Amino acid sequence: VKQAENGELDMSALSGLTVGFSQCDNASAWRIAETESIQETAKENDVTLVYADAGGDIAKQASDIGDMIAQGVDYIIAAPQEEDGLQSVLQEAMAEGIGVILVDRGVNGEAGTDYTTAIMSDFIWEAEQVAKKVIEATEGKGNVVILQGTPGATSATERNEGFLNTIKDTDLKVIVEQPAGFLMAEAQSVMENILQAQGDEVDVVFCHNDDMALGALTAIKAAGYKPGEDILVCGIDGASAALEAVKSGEMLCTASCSPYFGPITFETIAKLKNNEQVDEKLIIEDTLFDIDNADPALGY
Ligand code: GYE
Repeated sequence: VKQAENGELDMSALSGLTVGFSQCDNASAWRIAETESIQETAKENDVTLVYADAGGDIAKQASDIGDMIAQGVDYIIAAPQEEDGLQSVLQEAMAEGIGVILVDRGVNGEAGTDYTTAIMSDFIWEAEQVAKKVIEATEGKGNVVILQGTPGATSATERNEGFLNTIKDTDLKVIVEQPAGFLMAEAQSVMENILQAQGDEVDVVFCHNDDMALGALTAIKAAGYKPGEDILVCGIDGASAALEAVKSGEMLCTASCSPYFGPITFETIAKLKNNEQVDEKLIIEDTLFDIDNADPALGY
């Protein structure tokens, strides 16, 4: 969803507002696409955006949000690094009457009390689709490596859960589960070590995002294995480079996870400003991409 499709919505309520956006980090193409989407939509609607990048540090993110409260912003958009660590500052915002919109990851807490609403993908669904594709491709047999995202990020926890629940009655066996911070370079080096120790045993690598899948792919090729034949690599996000790899058969699949939060987030803020009812959770719909429908033009 690159553009707001709902022409009927009264976005004029946004004009003149000051909105904080606390980004957990801005170190990947996915996060940059998300930041730009929010910045562009703010600009289009005459919103002053107060932006802060926490650089992957939950304590910095809490203090960034505290600064936004002190500056008197009207609303706060937060992309939480981890599910714990922001609760007290978000409650402070709520107590000040500042609406809090969580985007792309959740926090431990309740809508209405700890934050206003949450907008994100269904991470369990995404991982289930990937797992089903893996079961189909392997006939439910083989050894799986999982490269995990940031520990404590709901997108990592729930993707792990969705994948493991789906394979639990098969002969797919998870031989290694290791975090690699959702980052390409880190995943490459983690994968190098795994391949060195037990490369011949690895049949499938499930990565919690495409950046890690692309890092793993580099390590797999460098170690002399053929991705798509010796080892099946899967990711999530729908990065153009990953869609290209799926199309060429180097990756088995990826599930989309849209970074384009600007339109839906500001539509939600406009509704809140107009005192309209807003759901506690807005789920963004995703698609599974395999060799039959992967198209790099659909990525970011
Ligand atoms: O998949 C990943 C990013 O929380 C949905 O975080 C987000 C995830 C996304 O760093 O690439």
